[in-house]
Amino acid sequence: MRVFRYPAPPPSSITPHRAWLSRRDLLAAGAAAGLTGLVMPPRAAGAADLAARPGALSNAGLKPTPLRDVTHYNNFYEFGLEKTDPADRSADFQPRPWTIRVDGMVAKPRTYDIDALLARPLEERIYRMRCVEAWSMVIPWIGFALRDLLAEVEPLGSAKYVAFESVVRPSQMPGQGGVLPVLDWPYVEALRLDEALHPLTILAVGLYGQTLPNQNGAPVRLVVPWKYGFKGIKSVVRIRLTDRMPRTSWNVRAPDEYGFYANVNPAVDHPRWSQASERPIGTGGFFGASRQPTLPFNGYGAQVAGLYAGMDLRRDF
Ligand SMILES: Nc1nc2c(c(=O)[nH]1)N[C@H]1C(S)=C(S)[C@@H](COP(=O)(O)O)O[C@H]1N2
Ligand SMILES: [Mo]
Repeated sequence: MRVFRYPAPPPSSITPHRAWLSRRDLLAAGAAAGLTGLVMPPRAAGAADLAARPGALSNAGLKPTPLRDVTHYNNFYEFGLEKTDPADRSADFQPRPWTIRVDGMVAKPRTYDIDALLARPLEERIYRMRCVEAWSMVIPWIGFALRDLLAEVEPLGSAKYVAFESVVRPSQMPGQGGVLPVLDWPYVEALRLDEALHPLTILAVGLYGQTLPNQNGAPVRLVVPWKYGFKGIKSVVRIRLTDRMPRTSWNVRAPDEYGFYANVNPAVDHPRWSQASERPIGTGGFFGASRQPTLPFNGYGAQVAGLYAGMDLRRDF
């Protein structure tokens, strides 16, 4: 058995939970001070500015990947398989009008309109993103905790999992009409209920202070920062609570390569490549980035390792 030596994870930089600001306070403060503390990039086409309070649960001190890379190096197979396809082929995608249906094993099933979601108190979360392909980014998301939305629909005691579904719209998503589809549509993902209720799990409606660009999963997508990027399902239209482990797209496609849990784990290699290190995107200059070590749970172990106490993470990868 191979033994990996982990670099020590950075000391937790989680700041104490800040007092919640009212949206009005926030807008006033934002007008005076700059809303996100980041230098605001030029708006992407079609994007609107979003107000968000700084996220108390973000890893402070992470340097965000440049907006250009976040929006031009994407995986979104509904638009094609190349990293540039989502940026190049999503201009006709219409993220409005849009609703998300939340149902299944809940006491109060609801349909949310995207405008109502955007009107909630929003928070900026600067998270690492680690793709299973061994590249990584740091993305300043804007969104809200999934658990706040789930609390409103009142999960039943019998609910054990949360299943997510992306939109199916071949007329606006050229990858869905392909003759040799890699995945079945809709793209589906799922979490265990306790993972979905973890405060780090968010629904993102924006990044870099703007509404979500089409290529990043407009108008709303899941972000689970301690898991491989494919768990972060884009353009979500349905969330369903259930008592049975749901099917998930990549797991169905290749169960030996993509587990249900998909926790970032440098000690469990992909059958075709090492997961011990990763290539940070957008940091490299002309000769490309040097690799950096991959952290257990993508650096969020102090917050989430307890969810997996007693589990064999080599078997349940
Ligand atoms: N619907 C859908 N969601 C998806 C994907 C996809 O192809 N379709 N790709 C996943 C993968 S593999 C990754 S790494 C992330 C990439 O998110 P980003 O392009 O916003 O960085 O989205 C995930 N969500
Ligand atoms: Mo990925």
